[in-house]
Order: sequence, then C-alpha cells, then structure tokens
Amino acid sequence: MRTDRLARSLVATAATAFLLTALPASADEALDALKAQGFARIAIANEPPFTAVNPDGSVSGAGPDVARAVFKRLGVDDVVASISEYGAMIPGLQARRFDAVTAGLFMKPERCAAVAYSQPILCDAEAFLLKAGNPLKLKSYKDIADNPQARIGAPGGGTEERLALEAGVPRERVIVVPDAQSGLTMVQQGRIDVYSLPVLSINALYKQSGDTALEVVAPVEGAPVYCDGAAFRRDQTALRDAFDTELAALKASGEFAAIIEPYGFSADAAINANRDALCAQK
Ligand code: 6CS
Repeated sequence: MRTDRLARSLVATAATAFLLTALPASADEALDALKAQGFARIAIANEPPFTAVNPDGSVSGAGPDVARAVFKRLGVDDVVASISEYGAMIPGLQARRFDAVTAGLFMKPERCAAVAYSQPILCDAEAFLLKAGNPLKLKSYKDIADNPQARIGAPGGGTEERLALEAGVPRERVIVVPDAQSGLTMVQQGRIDVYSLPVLSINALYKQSGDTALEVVAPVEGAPVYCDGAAFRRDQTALRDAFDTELAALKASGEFAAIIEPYGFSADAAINANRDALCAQK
C-alpha cells in the first residue's frame, strides 16, 4: 500500500476511534455493552428500605428491585451492586466504576448538573433518631443550629448533612456517619444527639433496634420531600432515556407500585413528580 494511502487509512481509523469514545454512546451502543456484560453495575448504600445487602449476599431494597425490573425489560439480565458512601457515588459513576446509581440519591440542583437522572422513583421526607423524650427538643435542622450543645450525625455528602449546614449548624457539630448501624450506636452512646436519614430509613433502623430508649421525629420540620431517580453519566442520556421509557411502562402497568409499596414508598408520589421540578428544588 502506498505511503499516502496508508497514512490516510491510519488517520481515518484514529478519527473513528476518537469519535466512538468522544461522542455520547447511542442507547443501542450503551445497551449492547451492558447486555454483553450481562449485568448493570449499580451503586448502593445498604440503607434499608432504599437499598439492602442481605445476609446471603443478595441485593434488595426498593432501588435495586426497580432497577433490576427496568434493566430486565431492556434486555440486561441482572444488576451487580457495590456499596458506596453517598458522597462517593457521583464521582464513582463519572469514573465509570458504576453504570448507574440506584440508591435513593435524591435529586438536587448540583447533582442534576452532574448526572443524567431518570424520572422519579423513590420519594421520602427527612427524620431524626434521638433519645426518648427528645431532651433537646430538636424538631428541625434550625433547632440543632440554635442549640450549641446539639451534635447531628448524617451520611457524608448526603442531603441531611447539607440541610444541617445550610440551616447554620457549624461544621464541627455535623458528624459524618458511614452507615446506619454506626448512626444508631452513636445515638445510643450519646456521641451524637441526633442521627438524620430519610423517614423510611430511620423508621426501619428504629424498628430493627427495638430500643425503647430512643424515639423518632418525622418528618423534620421545614425539610423538603425529596425524590431520587436512577443516575447515569451525563454522556449517556440515550441510555437514561431508554431506562425512562421502560420505567414509565413499569409505572403504567402497576408493577412499579407492586415493587416499591411493600417497602413503604408511595408509587403516586413518584408518578406525580417530575425530574425538572425536582432538579429545580433547593
Ligand atoms: O440522597 C441522599 O443524600 C440521601 N438519600 C438517602 C436514601 N439516604 C441518606 C442520603 O443522605
């Protein structure tokens, strides 16, 4: 082959390779890759009832169960979960460690700017777990800010941490707690005065503890109701759209309600919400 034709061929090959990696993958390309992989890699937090790793190692919870059902309709047989802190989920997605985040990662403007969210899936308000009798009378994040003795525990990079800081709680009184069991123990030991998670998570934790020396405040006064969606990389909006098409069919068929309502979630809350409004919510 003459040199100039070889050079043209090499340039064309390099250009094609660049375009395939640089351009957003089409839904078919992204889906074909997941089908070839045989599963979708999802990030979870292991915070029942949003997400749960069972004693036998299987994964359940409303988020993974919905994701599994939608991916099956897309021809992707299963999901494989990795546990991650909420604050590490988006960086992990962007670093291609996960194909999607299906963990109850609530929609907020800064997150909506960083990922491609599906339409809403799991909605919930916020709650406090604290000592019975609520000795410091904490019913809102502002109550915590106003009491210089009050220490709140919350997931790192989570909505509750952000709500506490935005309400004026000084950084040194907002304690990052790695998981729900640690939060429970820290309240029981008096190392924090309140542990904050969404209502269904706090209720599940309180019930599982059986500790009558604790009580739940729900909902937290002044805190919004949030909804999550499945989060995809920003350059995979075609895959997100394909997910949304099957999610809408799942909602219309009643299967969506059959999956999430036994966990305590409201299907109507998600069906009547929409991504654009939730992404505009502070
Ligand atoms: O989206 C979040 O940041 C919050 N979502 C859940 C389901 N639990 C705590 C977390 O902070």
